[in-house]
Amino acid sequence: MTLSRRHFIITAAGAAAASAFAQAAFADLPKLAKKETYKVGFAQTESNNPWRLAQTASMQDEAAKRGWQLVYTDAAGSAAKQVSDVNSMIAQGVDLIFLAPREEKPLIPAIFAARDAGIPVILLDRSVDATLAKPGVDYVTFIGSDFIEEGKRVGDWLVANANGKSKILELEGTTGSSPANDRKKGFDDVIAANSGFTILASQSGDFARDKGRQVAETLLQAHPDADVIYAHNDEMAIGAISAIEAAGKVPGKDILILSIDGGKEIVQLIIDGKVAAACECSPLFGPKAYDTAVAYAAGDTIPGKLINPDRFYDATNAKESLAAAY
Ligand code: GYE
Repeated sequence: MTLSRRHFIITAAGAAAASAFAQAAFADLPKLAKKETYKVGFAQTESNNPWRLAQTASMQDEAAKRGWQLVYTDAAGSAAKQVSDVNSMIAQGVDLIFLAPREEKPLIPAIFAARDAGIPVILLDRSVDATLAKPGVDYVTFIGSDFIEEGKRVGDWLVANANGKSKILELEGTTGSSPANDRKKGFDDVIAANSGFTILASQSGDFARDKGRQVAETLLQAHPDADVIYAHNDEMAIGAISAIEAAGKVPGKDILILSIDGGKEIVQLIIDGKVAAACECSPLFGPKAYDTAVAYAAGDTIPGKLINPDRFYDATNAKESLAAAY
C-alpha cells in the first residue's frame, strides 16, 4: 500500500514535471522586443555562386534601407565554421539571427544555442531536419522555396516534353542539405511513377560549377547513352554544358539539360537553346526576412513555413522573362 502510494506520487510528480518542461520549452522560443532598429546576424553558408551573392546583397541592401545593423558571416562551405559563426553572433548579442543552414543536421546545436541564449532564429532558404528542431519551438520559421515542388515541376516538365529523351543523369546539390534532399525526392518520385524514364546515375556536384562539370564528365563517360541531365542548381547545369561539349555532344540536342534556380544566365541559355527548362528559386530574401522579424516583434502568429513562389522557364517564355530574372 505504502509502496504503491509512493509509486503513484513519484509518477504524478514526474508527469507534472514533464508537462511543465514541455510548456516551458514551448514558451521558451525567445521573443523579439519592439524597437526602431535592430542589430541582426546573417550567417551565410558560402559565397561561391551568383545565387549566394544575390541573396547576400538582398539582405545587406534591405538592412541598409531600414537602418538596421547587420552582422554578416560567410561559412565558406563549412558547416563547422557556420556553427562557430552563429556562436560569435550570440556572443556579440545580436537581437535575431537569420541562418542559411548549410546542411540539415550539423546546424541544430547552433539553433539550440541561440534559443537558449534568448535570441530568436529565422531559417532562410535552407531548412533543418524536422525531427530534431521545430518551427515555433526551436526557431521562429523557415522562409524559402518548396524544394520538393521544384523537383516535381522539373520532372513533370520532362515527362510532358521529353521528345524521346529519357535516360537521366542527376547532379545532386550539397550532400545533407535540404534543397538537395528535397529536389531529389520531388524529381525522382515523378520519374519512378513514369515507366520509360530511368535515372542512370545520381551523384553530388556540391551545388558548384566546377564540381558539377567534373561529375558530369565522369558520369557521361560511364553512361554514353544518357540523354538528359537534371542539375539541382544552375551552377552545376552550366558545368554540365562544358562536360557535354568536351564529350563532343551538343547540349540541348543530344542531351537535354534541366535546372533549378533560374538565374539570368540560365534564362539566357534557354533562349540560346542549350538549356531546356529551369524552375526558379528566388534568392531575394531581404524584404520578406526583415518584414517577418518585425511581424514577430509585433506579436503576430508566424506560420512555421513561409514559402516563396517560384516561376518556371522554358523556350515558350524565356525571352519575355529575361529582364525579370534575377
Ligand atoms: O539552389 C543553390 C545554392 O539553398 C536554395 O543553394 C539554396 C541553394 C541554391 O547554393 O544555388
